[in-house]
Amino acid sequence: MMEALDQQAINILKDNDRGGYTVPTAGLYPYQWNWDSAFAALGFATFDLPRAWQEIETLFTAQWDNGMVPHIVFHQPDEGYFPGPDVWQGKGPIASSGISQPPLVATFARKIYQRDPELGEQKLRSLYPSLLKWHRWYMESRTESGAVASTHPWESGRDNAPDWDEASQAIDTSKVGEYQRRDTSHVDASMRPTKLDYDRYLSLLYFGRDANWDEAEIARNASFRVADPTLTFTLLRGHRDLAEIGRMLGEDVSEIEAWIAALEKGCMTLWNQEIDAFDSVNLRNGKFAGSLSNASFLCWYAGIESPDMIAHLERLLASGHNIVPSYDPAGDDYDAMRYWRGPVWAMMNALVGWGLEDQGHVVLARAVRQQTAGLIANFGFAEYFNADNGQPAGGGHFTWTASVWLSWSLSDIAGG
Ligand code: 9WN
Repeated sequence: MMEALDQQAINILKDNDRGGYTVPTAGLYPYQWNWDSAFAALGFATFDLPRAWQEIETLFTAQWDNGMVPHIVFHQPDEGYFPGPDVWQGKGPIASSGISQPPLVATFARKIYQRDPELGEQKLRSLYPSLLKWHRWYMESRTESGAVASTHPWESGRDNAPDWDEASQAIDTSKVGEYQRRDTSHVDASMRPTKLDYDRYLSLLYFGRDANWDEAEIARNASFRVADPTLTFTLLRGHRDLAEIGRMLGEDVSEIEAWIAALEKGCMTLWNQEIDAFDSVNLRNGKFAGSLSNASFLCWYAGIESPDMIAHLERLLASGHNIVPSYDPAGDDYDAMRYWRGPVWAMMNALVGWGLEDQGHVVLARAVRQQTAGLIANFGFAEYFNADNGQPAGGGHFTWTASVWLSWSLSDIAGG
């Protein structure tokens, strides 16, 4: 049975391959997404290394002159997704959105390199300047008060997380006008962000577009700017791996070492003593969101220890919910089925689990891995899972869930 699941996962990657890049799932997400592609590459690396590298190379063909690597690359027009390229009007060499997404690529590229160092070194030598430029863009344009700022809920990758609720109240939606959503024609509306969420997403998009995606103008005047654990922890971890890559290539990595030191200190600005957890901060008024999310548990992935976060994870494990819920089931805004407000995401579990493994928390790492394997084995390769009962939710036949299955060798542990 487990071999059958391995084969299913491979088939999903092959089915979602559009020739050089992979869509997250057909229909709902018909383009190349940034952090989804990092996972796709990791999945391909288990059976087709050249294709894994190609995924990353294709993503970087969309890199902007300022270093930004967009969150969506619109390779082929597709009416099935809104907002598309005509709405975003990105400024890169090919049609793209105007914001980025959590930078997983340096970390995953290093993992792929380790599978074949000879091929990997050759690939990394040509990718290294682009990776460095992207990370530099994050440090220069987005690092504020120590941590990394998200300019749009889509940029953090956790679209409708409770983290943004307070900060989003400042977004003026009065001029958004009429538009036609496509997502709710693919999946049930109860699993997706609300109409008010979408009005806000569009208002922020229009602001950035009308500012010609000028970072300084967005930093000064956009109504939304939130320092976020997803971006901060993934960038810190990415810097560590980029520095290792640079050393392997014989580069001077002192600039990256300075970034690591800055973010090690800066990520502590996300520590909210009221909830004893890493949290998001509204940079417009300095308020914490008060949200314990699955991104709070990315501290170990970033190489940051925290006994309090261990205690939270142990509490969640003991609570009987599926772990790791995207928002604390004990919190007021918990919704087991609605996207980033409760459900479990296999790809976030992988980041949390890999972080725990790296930091030597083997028992907890095994628990996260085992639960992730169980969810997929029982409920399939869903986009995400109900945190109370495991029911599959969102899109199916999903690239990053298949990639997590393959790259975390979940067939070795499922049912065990
Ligand atoms: C907007 C593709 C993406 C993921 C995000 C997830 C969702 C998009 C959407 O799907 O966001 O970027 O239209 O809902 O929240 O993390 O990268 O899988």
